[in-house]
Amino acid sequence: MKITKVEPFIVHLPLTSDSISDSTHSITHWGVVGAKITTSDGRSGYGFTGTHAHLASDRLITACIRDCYAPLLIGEDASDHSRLWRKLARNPALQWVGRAGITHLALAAIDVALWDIKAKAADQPLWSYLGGARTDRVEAYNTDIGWLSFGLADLLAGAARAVEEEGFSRLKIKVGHDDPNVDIARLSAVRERVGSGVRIAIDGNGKWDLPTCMRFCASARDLDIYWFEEPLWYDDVEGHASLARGTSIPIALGEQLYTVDAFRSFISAGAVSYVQPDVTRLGGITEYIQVADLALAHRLPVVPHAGEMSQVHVHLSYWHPASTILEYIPWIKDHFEEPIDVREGVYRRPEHPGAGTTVLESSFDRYGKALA
Ligand code: 0YR
Ligand code: MG
Repeated sequence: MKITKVEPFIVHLPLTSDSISDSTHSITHWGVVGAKITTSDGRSGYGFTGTHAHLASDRLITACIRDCYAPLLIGEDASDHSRLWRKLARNPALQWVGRAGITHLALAAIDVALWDIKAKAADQPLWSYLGGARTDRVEAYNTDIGWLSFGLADLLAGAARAVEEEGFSRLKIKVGHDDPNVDIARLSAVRERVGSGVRIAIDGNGKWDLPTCMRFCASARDLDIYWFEEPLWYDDVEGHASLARGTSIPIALGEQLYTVDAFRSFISAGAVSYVQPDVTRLGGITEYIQVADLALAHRLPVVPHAGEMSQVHVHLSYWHPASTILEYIPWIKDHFEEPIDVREGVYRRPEHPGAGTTVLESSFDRYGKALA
């Protein structure tokens, strides 16, 4: 399985709504930015990171793949994956300019493509290749009904539809208004509409400061919030630890963390209860497994970021023993050979060989962007 080609790509896929906002970002497209790796025996693997579809910064990722990683990969054996990961991640030139950020997003894409090739070569879906399924049922929670940009009427209608018609029993609602009382009022209305049996998590996407979060959590005490995700700035270990000590609402975070070391800092500080790794931001599946094992060793549940936006998390959630539930945002599913499928709030187990990352040629044709 000699690597013969590494071809970067950028695809900008339109969202299912025209645009959405959380407390920090407003977006109209999701960026699927990565690489197709081809081997001498005619196999190809696909891996990608996820972006908010800004072409100039997406091109920094594909330039890193093309100019820095591809030359280190051509001629190597794809099954020498462990050594290749180190060769890329610990390459002195790259390590000097980026142990996180663009170089790490590019590494994520390469690593996922290599796992995809290996699982395809074994003719097994990734979850099976990794050791088999821990469960026959990975439950999805719905984030796509809860955007901050939705007015109250749409929020309530979406929550009711998800619960009553689509079979979800878990929802996530974005918070982060300048006046947190607006969020309290929205959450109270959703709680009243869907009843006490539905689990409601919230996501602040890192906007508020510690005193705002403290006041908010005190006001939210009676709303039975399942977790408060990214309440504070992503890298603030001590702030999250203080908040965790000061509220009974469990803290969730991890979608913005790049390394197993960052997760270790949060976990050892007691700053996180729900661990949320993302293969597309960590150094791929390889580093995700390290984080999930770390969570397991601390008996903490793993709830990866957005299963739809990184198909791979469905496989990992079926396999890794620390996994629990998985986020549902249905933006990009129709652009893959094996689309993600959620029925009655449960992810169907993937059955195609590989990591589920093979992008449809028709989607490249329609939504692909020039690399320069
Ligand atoms: C939009 N999920 C998230 C989207 C979402 C973000 O910025 O990327 O809200 O990924 O926080 O939990
Ligand atoms: Mg989030």
